[in-house]
Parts: sequence; C-alpha cells; structure tokens
Amino acid sequence: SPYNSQRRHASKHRFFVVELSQALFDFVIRLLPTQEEMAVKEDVRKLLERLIRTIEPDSRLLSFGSTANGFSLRNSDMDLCCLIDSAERLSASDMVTMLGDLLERETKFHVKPLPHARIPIVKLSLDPSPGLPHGIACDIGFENRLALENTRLLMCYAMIDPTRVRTLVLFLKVWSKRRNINSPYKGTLSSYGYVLLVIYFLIHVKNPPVLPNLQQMPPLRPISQEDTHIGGHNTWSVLLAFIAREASLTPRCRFFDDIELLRQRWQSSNTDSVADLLIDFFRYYSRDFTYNTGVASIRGGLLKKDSKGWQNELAASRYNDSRERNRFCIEDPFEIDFNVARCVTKEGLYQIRGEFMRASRILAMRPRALVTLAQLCEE
Ligand code: 3AT
Ligand code: MG
Repeated sequence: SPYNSQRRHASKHRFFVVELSQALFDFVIRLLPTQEEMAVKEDVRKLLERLIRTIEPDSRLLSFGSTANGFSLRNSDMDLCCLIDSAERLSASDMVTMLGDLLERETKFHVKPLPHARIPIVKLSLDPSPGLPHGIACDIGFENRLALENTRLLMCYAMIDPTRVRTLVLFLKVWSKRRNINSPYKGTLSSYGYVLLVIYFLIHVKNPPVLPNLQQMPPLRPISQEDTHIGGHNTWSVLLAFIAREASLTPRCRFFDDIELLRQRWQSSNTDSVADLLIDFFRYYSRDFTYNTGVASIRGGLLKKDSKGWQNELAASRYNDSRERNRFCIEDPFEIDFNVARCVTKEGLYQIRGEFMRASRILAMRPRALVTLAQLCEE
C-alpha cells in the first residue's frame, strides 16, 4: 500500500542518515592534526616570538585562523599576528622588512617579505623533513586585531556544539579543497567564507536554530523553577558581566563570550544529526539562498545587497575595475562594510553553486554512506 511504501522510504532514509553521520565523524577525525603537529607549531610560534622581540621587545605573537579557532585540519597553514604594545612602534611595512631580514639570517625558513601588500605580511615556509613530512607554511601579519576577534568568535561557536559544528565545518573545508572551490586567488571562496556560510545557516536558516546569535544575545533566562527564585539576581549578574565585557571591547567587536555559562543555560531544541544538517546545508545553498539580492550575515541574518550598497554594477564602477566584487555576498561579522566573498568571480560562483548542486544530487541518491563521502570528495 502507499502507506507502507512511505514508511519503508522513511525508515530507509533514517538508516542512511544515521550511517552517514557516523561516517562523517570517522572521516573528519582522521583529518585532525596530531598532537605532535600541534606541539611543533607551538614551538615554531615561540621561536618566532623570541626573534621578533629582539626587534620590538614589547611584542606578542598570537595565532589566529584555523590553528586557533578549532577548525584546523592536518597540515593546515599557520596564521600569526604580531601585536606591539608600546606607543612608538614601527610601521607594519618596516616591521615586515626588518623581520624578513632577521629571519633570513637566523633561521632555516624560506622567507618572503611582502611589505607593500594591502596587509603587509612575511610569508615563511619550511621544507618537508622526516619529523615534519609536510613542512610548514606560515604568514605573519601585524596589528590585525579584527582577525584575532573573528577567530575568537568562531572558536566560541565551535565550543557551543563541538560535535555538530566542528564536524560540519571540517567536512566542508575538506570538500571545498578537494573540489577545487577554496581559492580566493582563483575566484572562489576562502575557508573563512565557508565557515561563515555554515554558521549563518545554523543560526538563521535552521528552525529551531542550532546556534544562538552571540552578537545579539538576549539576557539568559533561568531554566528551572528553582532558578526562578534567585533568577532575577542571576539574570542581572549575567547581564552586568556582559555589559562589563562589552565596554572593554571596541563597540563593533561585542559578542557574548561566556561559553561556560551559555552551555549551562542555553540548549538548542534542534536535534538534527550532522548528516541531516549537511543535507539541508547543500539543499539551502543550491536552491534557496538568494544569490542575486541576498547577503549572508551571521550578525544580522539575511540582508539585502541594496541596503548595503553592494549591487554588482556599483561595485565595478567604484573600484574602477572590471571585476565584480559583489556577485556573492557574505558580510564580515565585525567589519560590516567588508564582503568576505568579494574575490568570487562570475565563473567562481557558477562553479561553487554547481558543486552545491552536485553534492545535493549525490546525497539524494543515498547510496551507502562511505560511497557517498568518497563521491562527494572525489578530486
Ligand atoms: P585553512 O585551514 O587555512 O584553509 P583557515 O580557517 O585558517 O583555513 P583562512 O586561511 O581562510 O581560514 O583565514 C584565516 C583567518 O584569516 C580567518 C580570519 O580570521 C582571517 N581572514 C581570512 N580571510 C578573511 C577575510 N576575507 N576577511 C577578514 N578576515 C579574514
Ligand atoms: Mg589558515
């Protein structure tokens, strides 16, 4: 009967989803960096920090990007940022030149200083060796405080629901690299862009949401009856702590970062498995996201290109550049005038959307989970 066939269909789907979730965890775990790799990277950071302090004694060298936000894959590059605490400091481009010379003299790294880039950096790399079979690639920038803050924001999101958020993000990073749609230099999207797409989807598309919006948190309400008694007090202390923290940050970088407290007081009522979320993610970005008019903003939800002045033609004429900056729009969480996907070209977007559709198609066929993953990530 039709009723029975519907039930058979539903139970087949459940089976596929359970199997696929397990396969996704297993797949991702094998790609995490090893303890040794993380230790070597920390040693490299310390060594570089010691060297930089011979030029600027009041400096600190901090990790950002994937090494610091919980979304690191094996052999991913290191992003480092140097903060200088003294008032009279050298300009970023002078620092790049001096540090480049110093590292060339004192270390075995291949050094490439880029003092005149939009964001001056020193690029470093180390050839593979028996202890470090993939070598190391590392960029050192200066005073990039916003990057440190957005790293902290992503890390907080990763900590709220580590299993689902990290599995999804790490899978999409591998998938986008294997499918060749993770190169801003070639007109596609950076890892940072994909991470923002996932978080936007989990906060603003899924209903009920998987993640709260940390940039717009209402005061946390007490959960149980018992709590209600002292609830007023608790709520106030939470709110006051929030306000105190906010005051210490520059206004645009405010967000709720007491994750311990959040985990005690907030729980998503969304119970979808990782596989459910992955299937919906691909469906949403292949079918429902309004690429022509929409802007994905983890801070504000789905915004309009119009309201941000991000129409295609406008951008091309303002930058006096034939390349369109706003084909695909993803708002940076703190630098809200900045389109994280501005490097995505017409062809790049066509390719990215094609990949979202291909992934949706493969998932809809529901072969065995391992076959599905292999097919999805085929190089
Ligand atoms: P990989 O593991 O290197 O692929 P990742 O997480 O390190 O991924 P990226 O290399 O794309 O991500 O970016 C590293 C950090 O640099 C993330 C963010 O703090 C900053 N960043 C990168 N791209 C942008 C951007 N377009 N706008 C603002 N910040 C950015
Ligand atoms: Mg990186």
